Formats: sequence, structure tokens, C-alpha cells
Amino acid sequence: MEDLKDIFSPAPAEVPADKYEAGSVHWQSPSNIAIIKYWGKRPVQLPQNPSLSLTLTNARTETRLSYEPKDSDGMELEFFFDGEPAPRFRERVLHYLESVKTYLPFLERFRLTVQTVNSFPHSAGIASSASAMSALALCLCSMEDKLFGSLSDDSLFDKKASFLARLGSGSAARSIFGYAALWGQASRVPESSDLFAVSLEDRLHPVFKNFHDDILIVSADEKPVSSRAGHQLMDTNPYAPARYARAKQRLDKLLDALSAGDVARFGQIAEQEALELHGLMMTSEPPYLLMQPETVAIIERLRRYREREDIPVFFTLDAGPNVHLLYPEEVIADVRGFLQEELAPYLLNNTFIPDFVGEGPEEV
Ligand code: 2P0
Repeated sequence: MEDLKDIFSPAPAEVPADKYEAGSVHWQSPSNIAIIKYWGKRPVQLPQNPSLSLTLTNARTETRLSYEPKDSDGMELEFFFDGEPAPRFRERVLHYLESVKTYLPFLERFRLTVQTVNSFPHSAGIASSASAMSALALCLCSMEDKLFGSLSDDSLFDKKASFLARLGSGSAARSIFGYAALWGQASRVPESSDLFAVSLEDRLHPVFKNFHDDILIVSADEKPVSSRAGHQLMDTNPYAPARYARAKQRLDKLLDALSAGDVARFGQIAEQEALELHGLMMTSEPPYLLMQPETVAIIERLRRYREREDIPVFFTLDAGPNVHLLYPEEVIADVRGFLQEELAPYLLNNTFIPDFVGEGPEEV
């Protein structure tokens, strides 16, 4: 509990005179793909069920936070996305910084500039809140540590970064940790918490440490229902209580599969969760669909291919129409052949993002 007190207790507002100078911090942080999905939350940004994700490598955000001393009151922020001012993102980040300033009161003593770049094309329609908010939270923790030396303990640093990332976007809490992360209290993992994610690296069989996730881009259109609205609709979804109970049961089974290296069981759970997530969308009031015809066609093709060739390749879906192909390294040649021969016609401009499980964020 001592650590908890440390992440809640605000950093000092008064900056030591010898540290009150311009500086910058710089992080890269990846996206993650949930296998057990977070869908439904309660205030403030707390999950209704624990979620578990694999941390990706190529789909990442690079963020530089620069700061210089100022005398005026209030939060001051300039925001650049891909080198251009981005007023909509600036509004969101400003709102976020206001919401976390009780933990980071020193932010108001500086003029802040955030410059951010995504490694993946924005035309791909890939949600980037996990990589973006985790990269920003890591920058905030680095800034705090530079000013006060208060986060020199790596595990405390990660915990606070995950806690702050969560307040920006729930799924971002999980991107702080490499390989695999769990966010939300789960009886099987004593250190788990609703407030921040924890690393599952030590509970992962080696087969999952370089697992592949090829992200097949089916559509880049803006989603008709945002994730924020989707979470909200869970509040009135009649199946919500059953959903939260099932997610908890599945988590236990997934933890066993992950430690045993049971790829088939892992894949079965990933697919159940993907379809259940979209089933929840279809049973919301009002109901909605994020899958496209191509999404369903790819799933059908994949299932037939798997049965025919006995190759362990599975799918999951995020809150959108794109399909994530999950498979172990040893079958990459087979899966890429199948992708080019059978799935290419369903992809937008033949686009897929080859991604895989990785070590997590990196300070630049
Ligand atoms: C997840 N998703 O576990 C689930 C599964 C999408 C599908 O969390 O409102 O952007 O910022 O907490 O994290 C997407 O929602 O939502 C999401 P907020 P977030 O990854």
C-alpha cells in the first residue's frame, strides 16, 4: 500500500530553484491488443472487468514534451501532431492535463509543448489512444523525476505512468509494460489493480513473447460510434452483468494458457472475446455494428484455412472493422502466403500493418 500512497500523493508544486529551467523529455510507446476486452467502465475511468493485452511493437507513438519556466497562472500548452498544430488533439490533451494536475501541480509552472508522431499511417483507421496517452504519461513521469527525483524507483515510475495513462484512456494503462499486461483487479494476480496495469511478462510462455499480430486494414473511415460512446452504452446493456462475469472467468483460463504456452486455447479465447465484444455492440440500446462485410469474409476464410491446413492462426477484433491475425512466429511463412493469396482482396489498398509482441515503451 505504500506504493499506492506514493502514486496518489502529488508531486511538489514548488520546483527547486536549480531545476527551474527549460528542458525536454521524449518517449516512444506502443499500442496494445486486448485479448480479454475492456468494455464498460465506471467513474473515474475504472474498468468493469479486468482486461489483458499483448503489447505491440510497430504501431507506436513518439512524443516529446518540452517545457520552459513561466510566471503566469494556469496551464499553457502548444500541441503538434506530425509537425502541424492540431487544435482538436490540443483540446483533449489540455483537458487531460487539467484532470491530472492534482497529481502533477508543477505543470502550471511551465509553458508546455507536446510534439507527437505516430509510426502508422493515420489513414489506416487504427485507434491510437493507447500509444498516444501512454507516451504522454511517460513523458509526464520523466518530467516529474527530472525536477524532483521522486520516481527514481523503476517500478514506482511504471505504476504512476500506468495510473496517469489510464486517466487519459483506459487501454493506455496497459501499454506501459512490455509483452503482456493486466489492468483490473483479478484474484489470480495479487498485485493487480483497477487503478493501473501490471506486467505479466513473468507469467508468459516464450511462444507468446514474439507472437505476431498482423493488423488487416479493412476500412479507414471514422467509426459511427466512438469507443467512449460504446463504453457508455454498456451502462444500459441488458447483458452487461453476464458479460463482466464471463470476462473474469475467461481471464483465469487465459492466464493458464499463457503460462502453459497453449496456443490453441489462447486462440479460442481471443476469438470468443472478439465476437462477444461485437455482440455487446449489437445488443446495446440502440444497437450498432462496427464490422464490415470484409471483416466477416476474412473471419470465414481464416476459419476454413485453419481447419484445412491445421495452422494455428486466430483473429481478434478491436472496436472497429479491422482484423488482427494472431499467430506464433513458426508459422509466419504459411500465414503470409495465406494473407496474400486469400485475404488481400478484402483489404483497403492492400494494407496491413505487420506487428508483433515487444518490449514496450522506450525513452528516446
Ligand atoms: C480494449 N477497447 O480493451 C477495448 C476493446 C477497444 C475494444 O479500450 O474511453 O480508447 O479512452 O477508456 O481505451 C478502446 O477504448 O477507451 C478500448 P477510453 P479506450 O482495448
